[in-house]
Amino acid sequence: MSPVALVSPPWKLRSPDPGLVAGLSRAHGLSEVASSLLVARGITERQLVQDHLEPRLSALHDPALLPGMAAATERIARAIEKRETILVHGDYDVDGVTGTTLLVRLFRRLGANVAWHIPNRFSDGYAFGPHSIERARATGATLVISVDNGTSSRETIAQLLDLGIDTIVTDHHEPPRNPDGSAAELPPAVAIVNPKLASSRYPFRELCGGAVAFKLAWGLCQHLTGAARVREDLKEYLVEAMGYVAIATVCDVVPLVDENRILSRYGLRSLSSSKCAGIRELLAIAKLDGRELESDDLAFQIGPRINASGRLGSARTAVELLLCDDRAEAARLAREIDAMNTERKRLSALLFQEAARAAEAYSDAERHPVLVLAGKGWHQGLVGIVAARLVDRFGRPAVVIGLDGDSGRGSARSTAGFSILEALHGGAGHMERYGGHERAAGCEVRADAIDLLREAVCARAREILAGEGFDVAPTWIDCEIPFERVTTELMRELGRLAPFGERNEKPVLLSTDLRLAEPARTVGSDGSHLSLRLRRGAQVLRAMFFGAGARATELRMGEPVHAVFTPRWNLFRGERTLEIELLDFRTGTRPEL
Ligand SMILES: [Mn+2]
Repeated sequence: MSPVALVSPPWKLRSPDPGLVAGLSRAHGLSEVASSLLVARGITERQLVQDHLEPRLSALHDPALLPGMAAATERIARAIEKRETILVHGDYDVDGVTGTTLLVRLFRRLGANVAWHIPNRFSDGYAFGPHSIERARATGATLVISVDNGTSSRETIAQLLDLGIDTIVTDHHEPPRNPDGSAAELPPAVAIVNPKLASSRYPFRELCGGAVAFKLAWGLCQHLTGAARVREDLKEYLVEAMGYVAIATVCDVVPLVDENRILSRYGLRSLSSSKCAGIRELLAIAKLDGRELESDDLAFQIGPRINASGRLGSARTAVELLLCDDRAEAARLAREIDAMNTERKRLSALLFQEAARAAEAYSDAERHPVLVLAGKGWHQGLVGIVAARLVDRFGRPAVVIGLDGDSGRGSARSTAGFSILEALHGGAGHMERYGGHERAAGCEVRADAIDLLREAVCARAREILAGEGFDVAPTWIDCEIPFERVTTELMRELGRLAPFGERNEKPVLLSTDLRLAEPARTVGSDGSHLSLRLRRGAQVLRAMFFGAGARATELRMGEPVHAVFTPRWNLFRGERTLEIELLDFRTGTRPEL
C-alpha cells in the first residue's frame, strides 16, 4: 500500500464573544465551557437556550401543518374502514426501513390490512419503478404509501393510478425540477406530505424520511381520535415510534436542531426502554442493552447493522427484525443481521485495500485530482463506504465503480469545499446516468467508458481547482481547557447539550502540555487504534485515538503532548468512567493558534 501520511489539518480556535459567554453562564448557571459551546453554535437567545437545554415534546410542530396531511389521513382512515389493503413502500436505507416499520406497526395495531415493500438495490434500483407496480398488484393493494421517496416518481404513480391504485407520498427529498430550473410537475398522488414542497407552510424543512412518516402516523392518530390530543393507547404507540425516528434522524445525518433534537432526544430514551422484541435483540447483539443510549450508538452500531442487510442483499431482513414481537425469532433475525454486518465490514476492508492499490497508478495528484477507480466484482453496495475512506486516506475526491459485466455502478465522495457533482458534469457524456450533490453522488457507467470518464472528470476538476490544491478543512476547537478541569461534573453538564450530531457537533476541546503516563500502545485486532494514558499534574485520563495506530511512533515519554479531544464515558461492566477521545495531537512546543 502506498505510504500516504495522515494529514493533520490546521487547528483553529473559535473565539465566541466573551460578553455573550459570561451572560449565558450567569443567566442559565452554566460553566464557561458549556456557554462557549452554545454561543459557538449560535444558540444565545434566552428561549433557544432554554429549548436546547430542556427540549419539550410540546414544542413539536403540529402534523396538520404539513402539506397534504388532511387528504392523506382521510384517505387512510377510509382504507382502514373499507378493509382495503395498504402497501407501505419504503426505501432500502435506515431512513426508509425505520419509517416503513413505524407505519406498518401502527396499521397492524389498528387492525388494518397492511403489506410492505422495500426495493432490492441490485434488482429493483432506487425508489419507485416497475417493481412497485408488481408488488402493489401482487398484494391486491388499493392504496400505496411511500416512505422516504416518491416526490419525483410521477410516471410510476400515474401508472398506479391508471390501475385504480391511489398513492400517498411521504418524503423529504427536494421536489423535481425541469432542466431549466423551473418546478417540474408533481406526481398525481392523493397527497404529497413533504416539508420541502414549494407550497409547504411547515415551520421546519429538515425532517428525515422516517420523521415525515412519523408525522403522518401522528396525524392519523389525531384524525382517529377526532382531536389534536390523541387517545392514550395511540399516544403510547407514538412514544414507542419515536425510537425509530431517532434512529432515522441520526443515521440520515439531518441537522439535530429544532424538532430533530426533540425527536432524537426522546427517541433515544424510548429505545432504551423499548418493549419491542426486535429492538431489544438488536440492542443486545450490539451490546447496548441496559444502558442509556447516545447518538453515536445509533450512528456507529445500530445504523450500520440495519444498513448491512440492504447493502449485501435485501433490506427486508431489517424490516422483519424491527417488526418482530417474538423473542426467539427476533434473536435469530438479530444474529442474521449481525453476521451480515460482520461480512459487510470484512468485504469493505478488502475492497478498500484493493482500491487503495489501484489508486497507486494515479499518484500524481495534479494530473489526477479526482481518483476514478473501477474493478470487476467490486461490490456495488459497498463502493460508497470505500469512496469515503479513500477521501480520508488520500485527501482527494474519489469515484469508486463496481463493474458487473459491461455495466458499472459507482459512488463518489468529495473533500471539503469541492463539488464532486461539478467535476462529474465534466464527464457527463461518458455516463449512462448520474446525480447527487456537492459532497456525494452516484453514477452508472459502461466498462469501456471508464478511462474516458476519468480523463474528462480530472480535466474538469483541474479547471475548477485552477492550480490550487484541495482545501484541508481545519479542526475547529471550541474551547481551551486546563486538563484537570475535564471532570465528571463537566461531562454531566455537557450531557445536557446532547444528542450530538449534524449542526450540534460534539464539544472539541484543547488541553496543552500533557505527558504520557505510560508508553503509547496500539490496540485493535490490526493495531489500528491508539490507546494512551495522558497526565497533567494529578489528573490522568485514558485517551483513545481511533484509526491512528500509525501515529504511535510520534509519541515519547516525557515530551509535551497537546491534545484536541472530546470527553466521553467509557462503559465497562456497568461501570462508567470518564475518558477522552482524541481527534488530533501535536508534540513538542505548544502550537500557535
Ligand atoms: Mn432519507
